[in-house]
Amino acid sequence: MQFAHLADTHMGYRQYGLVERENDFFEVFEQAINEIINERPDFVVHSGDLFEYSRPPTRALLTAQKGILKLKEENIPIYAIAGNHDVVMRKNALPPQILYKNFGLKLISPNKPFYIENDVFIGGAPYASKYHSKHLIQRLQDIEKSSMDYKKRILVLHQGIDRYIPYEYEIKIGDVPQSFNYCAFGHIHERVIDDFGEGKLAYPGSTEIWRSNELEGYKKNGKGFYLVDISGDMPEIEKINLELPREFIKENISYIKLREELSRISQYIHTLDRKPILMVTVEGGNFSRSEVYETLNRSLSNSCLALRSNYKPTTVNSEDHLFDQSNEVLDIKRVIEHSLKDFNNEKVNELATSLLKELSDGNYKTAENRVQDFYEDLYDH
Ligand SMILES: [Mn+2]
Repeated sequence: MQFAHLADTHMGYRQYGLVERENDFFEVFEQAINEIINERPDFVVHSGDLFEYSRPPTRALLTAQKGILKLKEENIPIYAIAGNHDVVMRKNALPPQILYKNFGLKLISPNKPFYIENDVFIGGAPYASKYHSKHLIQRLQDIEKSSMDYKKRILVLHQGIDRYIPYEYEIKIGDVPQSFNYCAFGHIHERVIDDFGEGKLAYPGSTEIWRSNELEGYKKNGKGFYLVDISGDMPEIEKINLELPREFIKENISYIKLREELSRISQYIHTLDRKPILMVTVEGGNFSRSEVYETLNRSLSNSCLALRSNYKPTTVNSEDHLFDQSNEVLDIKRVIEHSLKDFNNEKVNELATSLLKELSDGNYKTAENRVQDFYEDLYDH
């Protein structure tokens, strides 16, 4: 008895406001479906955040529909819950997953908290905020009670647990019932496999790099889903890695070697099939950010899908540097950077300068996306 466990596919997310990034998320979902079909599991569990939004763009709905229909044609049932991204915070509202009921998707919800598939109990609940966690914990006890007569039991949840994210959790590890064979979690975008109670607790992680801070985890553990065999006493979990459509490159380069480093990066980029996302931090030495910014953009922006830059000069520029040396006029960008320097926040700095650029070029949509990205980075998970 084998099933595929995936989560956090976040379809409809347009990272950095780029259509290409939105397509990458679709592509990797399609790849996941094809891989699942290759592996021929008995069923699939999706632990939430199928979509980025509770009202997903049509293309996201369509990509999900195609994938779910493919599974149906192969007679592979899929069980799903709503995550914090696709849950609707409104009484009586339904998550978008419900649209695929006739395509074979079985939604685990407060109205239908569990299913029995080939004698396997599959139960769970949609995402609950910390504020509603008491209610969720009560619900978990009820689900555990209903599951007792079955030999193989899976719990499906989309929550943060204090053991893995000590600052942003909704429930504590002690709140999770311990008698399930496999706890199929979603929400944390890093991969987790842990011994828990009488079985295993696992997060398959997100299927694409949703935030740049997922890059290190991706390099270490890959991205993809799990293939879980629950035939034996202890579930056996196989990690299936997907091939991400595009590279994320994160580089710290020293100002002293700027030109060599840029040409090295640029040569590397030319070996890639697709334009990468490039994040560069220039550090060391006494330099003007705006000049380095110009140099970076001139040499790399055409070969990258997105270029994000950070600057850490050794010495902080004095007021003199607010003036463009060559024609002695006030450099607005430097003024912004200077006035924000007490914030000591590169992100605010970056936002302000990019807004200045986009708005003066009349790119209002891009400017709006920058602001949206900024606040999502701040508050979202
Ligand atoms: Mn998520």
